Amino acid sequence: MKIRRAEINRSCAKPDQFPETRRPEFAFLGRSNVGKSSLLNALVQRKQLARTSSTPGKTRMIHFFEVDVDARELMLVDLPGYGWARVSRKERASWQQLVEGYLEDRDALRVAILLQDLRRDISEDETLLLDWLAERGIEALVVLTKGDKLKPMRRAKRAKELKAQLGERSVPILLTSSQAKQGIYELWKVLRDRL
Ligand SMILES: Nc1nc2c(ncn2[C@@H]2O[C@H](COP(=O)(O)OP(=O)(O)OP(=O)(O)O)[C@@H](O)[C@H]2O)c(=O)[nH]1
Ligand SMILES: [Mg+2]
Repeated sequence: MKIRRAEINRSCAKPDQFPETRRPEFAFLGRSNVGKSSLLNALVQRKQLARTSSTPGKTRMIHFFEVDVDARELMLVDLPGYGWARVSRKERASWQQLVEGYLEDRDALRVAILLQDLRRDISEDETLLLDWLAERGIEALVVLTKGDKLKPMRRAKRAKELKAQLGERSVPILLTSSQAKQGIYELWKVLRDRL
């Protein structure tokens, strides 16, 4: 996969700011700090195109990145994370309005990529989200992140456990590490098949 171009298109705090585009979109969803921005950077082979941070909840806007890969043009969309502690009801509501405003009404959206830290258990936040997406006919993909944090044996066992936690939901699941650049090419292949 050759990344020919990767650039920010725009950052939006409100749905009426979303760009009009003919590019197909892939959106990154998940708990704050799970590694959404890092995965996006790994995919486009850039260190800090999407800002990463060890302070959870830094990404409060939706960031649209234009990416040209091989002969294809697409958009990668970095959504703000959920689940940070101690936020007001008002902040929660504004996250929901922004993210649901995007997911519910975006014709260009091909796949919602739900990220899950390999070391954590899948919580109700994730299962509710997956069911919400399924109800709306939005295709989902689960990407396990930070694979480098576990030794290979433990890693494979955790991946199985998490798959089991998804229950009957028939969503593809992929193991990655943005730091070790593992699973990145495999993820590109899955995305390319959905263009
Ligand atoms: N070891 C390791 N650390 C990672 C990996 N991916 C992300 N991190 C670290 O996890 C922290 C959070 O990563 P981000 O990519 O900023 O997470 P995010 O999901 O975008 O977070 P928000 O924007 O706050 O929702 C950073 O300190 C990253 O360096 C990985 O594959 N391996
Ligand atoms: Mg982020």
